[in-house]
Amino acid sequence: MNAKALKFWGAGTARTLRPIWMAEELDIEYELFPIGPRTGETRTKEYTDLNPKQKIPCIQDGGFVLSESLSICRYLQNVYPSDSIAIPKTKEDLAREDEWCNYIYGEMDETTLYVMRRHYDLTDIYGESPVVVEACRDYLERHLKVVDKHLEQNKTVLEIGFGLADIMLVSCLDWAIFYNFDLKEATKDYHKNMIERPNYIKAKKINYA
Ligand SMILES: N[C@@H](CCC(=O)N[C@@H](CS)C(=O)NCC(=O)O)C(=O)O
Repeated sequence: MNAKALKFWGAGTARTLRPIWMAEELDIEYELFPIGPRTGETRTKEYTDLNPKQKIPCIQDGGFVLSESLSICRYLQNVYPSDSIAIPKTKEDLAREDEWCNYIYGEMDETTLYVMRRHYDLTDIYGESPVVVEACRDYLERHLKVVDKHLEQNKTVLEIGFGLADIMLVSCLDWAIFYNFDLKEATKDYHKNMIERPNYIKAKKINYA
């Protein structure tokens, strides 16, 4: 399949950074339509026909349409593999990647950072709730400890090297820093190391242009 047929929708959020960063690491060409959330751009008929969830990110590869940041990144690494991304080859490595990605997405992104976003930033839509925001803060602190312990022994999330789980984790750490979480030592070193990657720097420029 021709890589130039790849089209990406969505820019400006931690979720949209993920596929852009993955694509830059894999060195694949894509056309970006940098539509934003709550701008009305996800609600047009044209976009709704493409992604009825009215959410970003979403990609189209020829006739194949896919949403969900994690699924998109996984698809890209499987369809356009490159040596710059460590792709699990064994069942155990695959399961470990799956475990970390589900943990990061489920516990850090969806049930904590995004809930904070709803009841802290997007209060006009979802309502203000200091109790919920505080509970999320405590909850994420607990999981940041788990992550830090792991990073004390590891330079990348998986032993096999830099890959999908790192893209997921760094995007959540960026978000946590934005919400004034203090990262612990090993996590700080890890994050500093990751954000020096040229493709992260490039992806950030594209995502937040
Ligand atoms: N689980 C989805 C979440 C997608 C999502 O909620 N995207 C937000 C922006 S970060 C969005 O499109 N919001 C628009 C809206 O809710 O109207 C993913 O990881 O891709």
